[in-house]
Amino acid sequence: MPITTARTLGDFMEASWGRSESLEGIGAVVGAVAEGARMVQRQVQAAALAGVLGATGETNVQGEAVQKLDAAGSDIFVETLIGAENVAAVGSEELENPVIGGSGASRRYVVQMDPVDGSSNIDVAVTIGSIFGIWRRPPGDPVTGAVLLRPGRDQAAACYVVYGSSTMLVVAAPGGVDGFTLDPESGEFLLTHPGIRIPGKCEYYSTNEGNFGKLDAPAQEAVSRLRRSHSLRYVGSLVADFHRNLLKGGIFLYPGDVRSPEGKLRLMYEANPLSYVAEQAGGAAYSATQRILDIQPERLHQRTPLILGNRAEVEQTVSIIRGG
Ligand code: AHM
Ligand code: MG
Repeated sequence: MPITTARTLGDFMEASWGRSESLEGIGAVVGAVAEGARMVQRQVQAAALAGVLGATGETNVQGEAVQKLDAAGSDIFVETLIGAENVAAVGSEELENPVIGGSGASRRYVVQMDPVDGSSNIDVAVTIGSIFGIWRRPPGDPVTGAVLLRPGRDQAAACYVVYGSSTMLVVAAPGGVDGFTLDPESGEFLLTHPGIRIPGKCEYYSTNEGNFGKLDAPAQEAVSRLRRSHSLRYVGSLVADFHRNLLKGGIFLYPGDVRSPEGKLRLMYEANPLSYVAEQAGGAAYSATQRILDIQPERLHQRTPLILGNRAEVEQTVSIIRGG
């Protein structure tokens, strides 16, 4: 039976957060994410027809080739978030420096985002996504880049969008984790996955097996153990791998290796938001040495090893990687 009467994202936020002083303004930020996601989703669907495949010819601050959709997605979300009028600053994977929205008292939040995650999958019609961490701006603090360098545990909320065979927005806030499916007819995000909890049984492991030879011995041991007991699923879009593992039970790992001890993934707009979602859903997330949400950031674009998903499996894997 199709769900046509489900609650809209707007109704859900009003009912869940509208009366809470601390959560109330987050609805406008998540609403701006949803508005941008509808626009990005249209470009993802139209793909070659919208002229958004291929690279721009530029490289971003991390030295990676910028895809046309990376650039378009970043512009779209900057516009909707800054336009929400309660966002003071937005950090983006695609921008060396944050965009400052203003320092007025109403601009109570800062956002870190990976506007289009899974860039290598854009041109081949494979699932990609968008990731957002939302922090409250300390009242009165000047709005400079430093206002974005806060540990993940201080996030007020986090969310991600997955553009797959359907488009979903998953939102984590202190009340829990809820998933909304984009209704192509009405353009509304409708509540289809209330109260998401990561399953206790861990079915899958997700890692880039091609990196195995570059891992140190403890990390190789951790991956070898998972190979023996779990099925491998690896899309190569973090948000897609995470989403599957969240709903089905699984562990994602992108450890540091001998050439890149910090790994590949970025702390502020990939690891922190998804780690917040994972913890709110009963999961866990660590670098090799500590809980992701406790890392004190030093740079906007810093990287971190990431082991993320089912709590028991993450803890066992981290203990092997630490050599214990
Ligand atoms: P991106 O944000 O530029 O797309 O890069 C991050 C992506 C993640 O989505 C994914 O988990 C990882 O890079 C895949 O890396 P690899 O191709 O090395 O397996
Ligand atoms: Mg990414």
